[in-house]
Amino acid sequence: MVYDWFNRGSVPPETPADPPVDSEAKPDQSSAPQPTAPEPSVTKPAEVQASESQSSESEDDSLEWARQAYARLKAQKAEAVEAAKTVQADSTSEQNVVVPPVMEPPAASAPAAVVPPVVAPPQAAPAPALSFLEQAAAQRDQRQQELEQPAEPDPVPVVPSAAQAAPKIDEDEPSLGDFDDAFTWSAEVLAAQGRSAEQVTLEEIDWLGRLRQGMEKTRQGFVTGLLENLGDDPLTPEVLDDLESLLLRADAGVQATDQVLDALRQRMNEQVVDPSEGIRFLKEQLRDLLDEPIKASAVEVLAPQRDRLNVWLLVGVNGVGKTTTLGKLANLAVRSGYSALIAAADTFRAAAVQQVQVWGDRSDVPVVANPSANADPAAVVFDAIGAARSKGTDLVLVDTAGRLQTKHNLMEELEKIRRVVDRLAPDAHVESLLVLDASQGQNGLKQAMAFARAAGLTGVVITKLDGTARGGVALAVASEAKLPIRFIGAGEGIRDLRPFNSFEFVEALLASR
Ligand SMILES: Nc1nc2c(ncn2[C@@H]2O[C@H](COP(=O)(O)OP(=O)(O)OP(=O)(O)O)[C@@H](O)[C@H]2O)c(=O)[nH]1
Ligand SMILES: [Mg+2]
Repeated sequence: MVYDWFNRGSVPPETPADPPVDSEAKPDQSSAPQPTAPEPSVTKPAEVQASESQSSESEDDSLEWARQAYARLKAQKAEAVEAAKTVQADSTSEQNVVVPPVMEPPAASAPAAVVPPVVAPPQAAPAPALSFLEQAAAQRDQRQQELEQPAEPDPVPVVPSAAQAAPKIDEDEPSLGDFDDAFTWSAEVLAAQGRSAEQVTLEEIDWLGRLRQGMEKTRQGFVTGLLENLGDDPLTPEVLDDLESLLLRADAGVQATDQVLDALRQRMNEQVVDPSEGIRFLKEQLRDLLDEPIKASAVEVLAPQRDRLNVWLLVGVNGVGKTTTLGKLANLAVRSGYSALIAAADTFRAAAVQQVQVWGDRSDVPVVANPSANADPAAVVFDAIGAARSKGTDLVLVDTAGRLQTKHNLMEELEKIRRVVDRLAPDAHVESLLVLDASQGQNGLKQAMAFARAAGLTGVVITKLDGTARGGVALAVASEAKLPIRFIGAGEGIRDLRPFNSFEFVEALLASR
């Protein structure tokens, strides 16, 4: 385990985990961050207009803060490189470098193909500060030890996988880039959430950079259309009209747009609103809107529950990114210290099983599949739950079809899968996550609502936020579908999906640089 994304905590053995990010406690610019964290300069343009000297002071502070964070991460990296050299030297002198792949004989009549997980148990996991070379060496060591121990009998049929030679997750480690604008912006967003410079992790910096970059197109409209034109004067009805069309253009939907505009108008009626206060208030409104369904669900960050089986179904129309999301979630779970298993229940598309297998291989997560044509998806889920139970797996991720001969068939199939899960694992925690392609905007949302009935939706994953100007659809999801957004994807890479955090989303949406 490198970093527990579900608890947003770094887990080095010598330091306590970061406190989970609590949206209740999420600071806005009015509630002061911890003393170590400078006032974020995310509202810089307005501050600049309000007070030049004050702003440059705060800019200096946050720059210094970011510098400290960067220096610390750099030192960690240097340490890890040193440690890797030592481990490498040790491992070459003590053992063979090449570890034989785990090859168990294929079960002759097994309908399901299961690749054994190679996720290291938490206590054996390499320290988070280690480089991927070092981690790979440590994992090889562990694998070697496991191989030398007598294998436990495994009731689940197992077939070999092409991906068994070595763990793959370390290929996808984030690396420390330059001390640039992306770094300082990310550091500021973390500071604004109350982090100290010592608590900043590379994982979070990496993700925030990706998120900001991914939101570029949606943000452009706001930055050029609103932030750059705000000027020194208090907010006017004309500015609000501009904001209205910007929100609608970003596909925030009429309901969310009205709600935000009404709140702003009311505030303007009560007092003169200067630009920095206007932006602060706007951000607060957007966050509240996004957080409403999350608060209603009483679950701040969706994470697998430790003491029971968790089954997460990924549903949605074809091509929205279900399988990709599942692959990224499998990786996220493994990185966060959970064991996972994938059920390849999209049996409609011939290549779907293969696609899922590739994702499973990337994170060394076993895949339960039935390669025969027209296999029953519910039967695959049946096998997967059985396998998960016998292995004590934390999380079963179920890939589903996005298209069948008719829409009716698809809904029926989802209902059937859901029934199997409920019957077979009544004690499991089941999540039915609607995957929504942000680039389809409002259309996608309407189409997707049909799934709510069939699959008993509990949350939404928004994908493809990169490359679209319709990132505002997140607001429509919250206000119209009233479903909590659980994860967001902003790219095709394995690290391009993370748990949703309204504070970071809104900062990325309205970042002024
Ligand atoms: N740019 C970008 N592309 C994405 C993202 N998520 C998925 N994709 C791409 O979208 C395409 C479709 O993704 P899939 O995961 O196959 O979609 P699906 O919903 O499983 O599709 P079906 O199984 O055919 O219903 C692929 O080319 C993915 O790489 C994202 O966040 N950003
Ligand atoms: Mg798919």
